[in-house]
Amino acid sequence: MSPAVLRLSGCLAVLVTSVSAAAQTPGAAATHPATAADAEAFIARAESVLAVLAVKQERTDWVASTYITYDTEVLTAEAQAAYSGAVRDLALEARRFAATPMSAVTRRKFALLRLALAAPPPSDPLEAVELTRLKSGMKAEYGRGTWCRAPDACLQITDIERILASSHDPAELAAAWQGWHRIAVPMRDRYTRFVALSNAGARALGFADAGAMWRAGYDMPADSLTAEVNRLWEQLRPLYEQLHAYVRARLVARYGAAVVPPDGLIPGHLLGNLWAQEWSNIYDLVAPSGVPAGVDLTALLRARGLDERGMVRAGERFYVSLGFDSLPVTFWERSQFTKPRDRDVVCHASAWDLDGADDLRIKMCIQVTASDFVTIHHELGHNFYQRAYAGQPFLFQGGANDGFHEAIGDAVALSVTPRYLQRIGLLDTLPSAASDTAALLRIALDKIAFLPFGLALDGWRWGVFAGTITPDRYNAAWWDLKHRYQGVAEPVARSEQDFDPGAKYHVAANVPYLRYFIAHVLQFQFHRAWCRAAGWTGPLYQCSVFGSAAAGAGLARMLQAGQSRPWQEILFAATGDRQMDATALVEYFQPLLVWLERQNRGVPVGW
Ligand code: X8Z
Ligand code: ZN
Repeated sequence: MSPAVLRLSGCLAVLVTSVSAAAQTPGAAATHPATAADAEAFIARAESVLAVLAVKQERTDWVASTYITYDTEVLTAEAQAAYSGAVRDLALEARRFAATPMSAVTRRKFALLRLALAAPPPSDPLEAVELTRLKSGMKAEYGRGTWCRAPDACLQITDIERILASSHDPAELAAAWQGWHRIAVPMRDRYTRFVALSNAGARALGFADAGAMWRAGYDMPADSLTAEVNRLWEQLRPLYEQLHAYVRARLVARYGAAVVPPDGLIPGHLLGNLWAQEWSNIYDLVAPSGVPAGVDLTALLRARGLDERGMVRAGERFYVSLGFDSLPVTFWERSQFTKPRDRDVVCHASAWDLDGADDLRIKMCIQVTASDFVTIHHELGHNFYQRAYAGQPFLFQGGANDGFHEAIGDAVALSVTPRYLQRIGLLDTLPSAASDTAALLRIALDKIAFLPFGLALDGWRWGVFAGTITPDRYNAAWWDLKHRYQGVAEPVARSEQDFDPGAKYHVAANVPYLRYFIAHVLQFQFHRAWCRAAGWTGPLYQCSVFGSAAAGAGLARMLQAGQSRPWQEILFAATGDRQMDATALVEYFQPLLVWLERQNRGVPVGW
């Protein structure tokens, strides 16, 4: 523990004491029952203190993520400790307003304050700093992750991902997979401690554990949330099983039954992605024969000479076509679009709002590929959301729920159709309607394949936080869940010496993951609603809302609301839907489902 950290904790205590003092009505004794005015003053002061600490945290985190060194890691941990310590102290202090009558708006802010952190710090200040050090340490370790395939051939994540995406040699794929997963082994003990400390923080706030706290953030009882998620998965599972069976049969044809068991689990290194979470990279291996190929966007981007910045410009133009203002000049000056050659950075794509005003940025290591073109739209969705709710009070600055935040840019990217590409001059001639199946399959390989991955990842963390998955079973439980939900197997034998979850960014960086499952459902609901607003009556998969002022106006209203109201209300206003609903996704892929069922006749389905 450095003296600087201790000094900082001391400062923070002074700061937070002053929040509480300021929240009391002047002249009133602290023992009097708190009034609505006291509660409002407390929240107003809390919001202004947190807004200042959040900027500091964001700036240090930006530097630590784009310039990984020992010092930036320490500095960001300190800033996070200051912010999260303030949230915790305020949330604990807020309990004295539990019985105070107050407006619904203020009550919502109190609820959000209690839920504001993904890793709530324990009350002990030394443990609180230990928690943030563990967190920034694991994130930095992930960012530095390297696999040396030979003493003079060390690869980082982008290169390793490229091998997974392009090689069809099972031995090379397994070696790259294993090489990357080695980076997580040293995280195992730190993660175990991190879980204990997060749980202590969550319990101090009245939650059973940190996972229960995550699940409490959805404007419904945690049990109802899990029931909702299970309901959605049951709606979607048949579609996934058809896709899984089709892909497995094609991989059996390619690699042989000795490598891919025809009615069993698919080895995880053969799916084009380090985590087997999105499969479009193996499109060429599974492309339907006898059906004309759809648009190969990667080839198109390269043929047209679009560089990384050009791809981001194209993404921005989409949002501008919906009526949004273009991004500030500083976005172009301060974003990281490509991997710097001279230092370690966290390449995992992210979007940033540095100051709650207009210092918006993205951080990516962009490759000129279709997949990164979609990710750019995804990240910009975060930025336009952040900008739209900047006018809300601090505690309402967030997605209606975290799945909304993840869904916006993906929903926009669903409008990147051949007709849209033609309209912006990237594509000369539209492919024939006969290639629709191929195009839908390509999208399904990402969107449908992702669903059980999203559930398995947080299924694992919920179990870990709840203690039903103990450290001696961390890796085995990870693979049990991947078997059960995804039907995907470990490429090589694993043991409790390994820590495969830590090789996934969101585990190392402690980013909750259910949000992406939710987003994969919501994005189709948004797409359907915007297409209707734009007057589209054809099949959903052919709709692009590019240039639709009506779709843009509805979107802008949803974004501006931030998290000021329960997400169910915001969803209803935006889509007319009262709940998360997988029917839009099913409708989008309906022609593909019919086709898959036909292809799978006589082929084993399930595992
Ligand atoms: O992490 C992301 C975004 C940043 S919020 C790039 N995604 C998840 C992942 O990569 O695992 C988007 C899809 C799922
Ligand atoms: Zn995102």
